[in-house]
Amino acid sequence: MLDRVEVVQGDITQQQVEAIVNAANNSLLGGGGVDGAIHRVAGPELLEECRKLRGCPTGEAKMTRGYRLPAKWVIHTVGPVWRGGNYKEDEYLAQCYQNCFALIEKHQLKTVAFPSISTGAYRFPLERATRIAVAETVNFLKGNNFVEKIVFVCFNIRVYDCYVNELKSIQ
Ligand code: AR6
Repeated sequence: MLDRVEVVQGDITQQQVEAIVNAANNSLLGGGGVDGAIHRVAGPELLEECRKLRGCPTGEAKMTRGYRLPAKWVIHTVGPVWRGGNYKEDEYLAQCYQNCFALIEKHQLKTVAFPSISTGAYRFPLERATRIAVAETVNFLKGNNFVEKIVFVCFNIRVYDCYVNELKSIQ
């Protein structure tokens, strides 16, 4: 099962996969970080389609086309803002992954790349978020044989090391 999980350091907008996941905000109208990068590469048509979605609640996920991205689809999910850990942040983050996987299953996507949701502007502690990301992914893959590859795209070496260590620890 873990042979279907990959960790790379790089830019999610350049990944050659069917879908990439965006760490968006409730408006779905763009922002900084990975969201800004995705909108810049996808072009203005992405924002136009996002406007029609009328936002997205925290923990949920919505899908659009990828336009000028190498990926055909973008799954937009909204992670929780870290507020100390007593505001269901863990549950909301787990829901993000679960709802992304629900869309992946529904649309029968085979290759999908995820960023480290909530660990940038939203300040979710990296190790705690990585444990949730890996646990939800492993849980999904256990019950799904169709998906060929889940890529965790890490923007820097700190994030990369964290994912590699987490995957090692569960083997
Ligand atoms: N490819 C892969 N990962 C990236 C990229 C990239 N091109 N750029 C940044 N990251 P963040 P959040 C990493 O802040 O914490 C936006 O303004 C980054 O290093 O993008 O969920 C939205 O509109 C970090 O590890 O997302 C929201 O308002 C991870 O992606 C808010 O930020 C997530 O950082 C969402 O905050």
